Amino acid sequence: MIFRRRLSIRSGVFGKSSVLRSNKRIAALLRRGSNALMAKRRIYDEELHAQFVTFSCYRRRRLLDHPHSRQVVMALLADGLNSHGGTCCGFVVMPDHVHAILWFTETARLGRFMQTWKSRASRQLKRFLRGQMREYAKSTERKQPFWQPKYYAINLYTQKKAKEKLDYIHLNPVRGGLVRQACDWRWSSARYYEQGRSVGVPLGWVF
Ligand code: NI
Repeated sequence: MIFRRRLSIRSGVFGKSSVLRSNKRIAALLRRGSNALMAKRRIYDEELHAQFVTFSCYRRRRLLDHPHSRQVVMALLADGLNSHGGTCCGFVVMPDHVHAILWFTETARLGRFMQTWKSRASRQLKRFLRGQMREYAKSTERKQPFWQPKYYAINLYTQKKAKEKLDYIHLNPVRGGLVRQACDWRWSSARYYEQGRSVGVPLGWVF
């Protein structure tokens, strides 16, 4: 509660559309670790978990094999962050599954965010695949879901754990034999962290 109020004050100071910047500012303040901030860190730990989320295509089919499909998943991630007021710390879109680290000012928002992200992607991608890929249309019933139901979420309580998951995320395409280096995969946040490039999804490190 206190944190949320502080956040809105900060947003006021830094301008309405600067939730991202204010998150960064909070992260910088937390890093400094002054006494005044110890109380806030406790609240941060209790209420504002970042979560490592994973969801997969139905029956682990490679429904995100087409670059356009991965692009759609990313565009909807960016869009959702805008409308739900969340922060993405990192992500990867693989041919058959997606990982992301997400942070919201209210924990309950993650569920709504995921629901929207997955269902919008499902609608758009089914339409795309039916139009573009005959194989998909032939082998798929209209009612068949695009995603496996649910998603898996792990709370990230420490910076160390978050960094570990971020590296894990970025190495997915390397482990999968898709590219030699994490930065060669265009559908992850690796380029942002390693080369400072924009990847089309707003990113922020909140730890
Ligand atoms: Ni994976």
